Amino acid sequence: MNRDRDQDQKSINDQNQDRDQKQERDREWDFVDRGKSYRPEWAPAENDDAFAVRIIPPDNAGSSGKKIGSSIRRKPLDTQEYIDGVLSGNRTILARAITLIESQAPRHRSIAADVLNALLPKACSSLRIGISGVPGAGKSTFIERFGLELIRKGHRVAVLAVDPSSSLSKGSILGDKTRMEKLSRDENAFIRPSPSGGTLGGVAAKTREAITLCEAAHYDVILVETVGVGQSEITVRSMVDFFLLLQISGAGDELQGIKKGVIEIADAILVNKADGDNRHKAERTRAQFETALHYLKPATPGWTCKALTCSALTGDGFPEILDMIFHFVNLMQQSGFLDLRRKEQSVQWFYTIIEDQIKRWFYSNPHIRSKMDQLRENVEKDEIPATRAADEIMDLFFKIPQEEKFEKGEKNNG
Ligand SMILES: Nc1nc2c(ncn2[C@@H]2O[C@H](COP(=O)(O)OP(=O)(O)OP(=O)(O)O)[C@@H](O)[C@H]2O)c(=O)[nH]1
Ligand SMILES: [Mg+2]
Repeated sequence: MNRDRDQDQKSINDQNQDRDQKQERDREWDFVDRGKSYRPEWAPAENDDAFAVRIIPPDNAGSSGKKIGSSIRRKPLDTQEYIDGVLSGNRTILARAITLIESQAPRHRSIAADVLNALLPKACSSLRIGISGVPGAGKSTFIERFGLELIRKGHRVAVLAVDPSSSLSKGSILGDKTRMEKLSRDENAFIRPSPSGGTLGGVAAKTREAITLCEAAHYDVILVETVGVGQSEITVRSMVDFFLLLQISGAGDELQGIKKGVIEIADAILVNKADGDNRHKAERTRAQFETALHYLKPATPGWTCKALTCSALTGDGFPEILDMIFHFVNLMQQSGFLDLRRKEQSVQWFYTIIEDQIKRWFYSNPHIRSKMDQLRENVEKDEIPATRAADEIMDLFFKIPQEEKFEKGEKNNG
């Protein structure tokens, strides 16, 4: 039964994903002159002759290709165009600005930093909500309804995803964009698929920056979705005001198998799918959570984690959820804790950025890279202990002359 459902879901996901990817491709080709090949935007700048890849736009991708001057590339935007576009709430430019900050190419970093620095003071004050739950808990269905409810109340809603595993599962949120069909069509909503690839740390740092861009585009509620796998929840907790954990009732002991750590960081636990025959079971699960919560330290001082039931399918429980969140915001604004949490999060962000940059500089240095390959082999073959190999690498790093420590284009580029 579950397998059938999973397979159906998988095939719907695949179809949605294909459709989404085609739309995405069509948008990409809107900026090029069809029939002519061009050098991709992501080609390494410092590798001009060695990099042989050229892209030939497909003939069947529609006929809306635009020739921009004599250029046959996707029209690049300058810093001011990014800034103006985001501030005016242009969703296409917002999406491109997020792609820019996610870019690993050194030459994109300086413009990304300029765009971010200009937009940071313009970011509107928003409510940031983390939403987590195991696959199939109903996150997409929940976000679709929840987002539309918020828009009905006059908010503008952005949905971002932190899911480092999505590069393996081919990014289910791409399919989600069509699954959250009403929400993605609403002009007051913006849905961003998860960044692909990279470590969780890197992905999370970019998500934090993407939040700022969305706030500059006047989205005043930011929903950050994560799949319930542990580490990503902790990371998302460090960038949101309120953290929602979606649960479903299962057979046997409901609390078994749910990581205590994830419950400990939640401000509310929602037992979803409380509809039809499942209603009583969901209520029992909710009561069990409520009991368990008495024994846990609250994630937010001055707030007791709530356990509620809801149905993302019928909308039951949604008015209570919205009331609860706005009550939380009022309380935390009065106590000053919301402000305090934001300040702590900014400091944490500061450290994360430094750590990311140190790592990037370190591992991209050609001296380090070649020595690393050799030492890794030595360690693998038990020729030298790992501690000595690490010491050798650090010694080498300190001996590299300052001007050779950074790759071309890396230094001063933020
Ligand atoms: N009966 C019932 N079904 C629901 C409810 N919410 C979601 N579902 C169903 O549960 C299935 C999974 O829902 P999704 O919203 O895709 O779940 P998800 O958490 O986003 O799943 P992943 O993206 O795979 O992590 C779908 O078939 C939904 O229709 C609900 O409140 N009641
Ligand atoms: Mg989903």
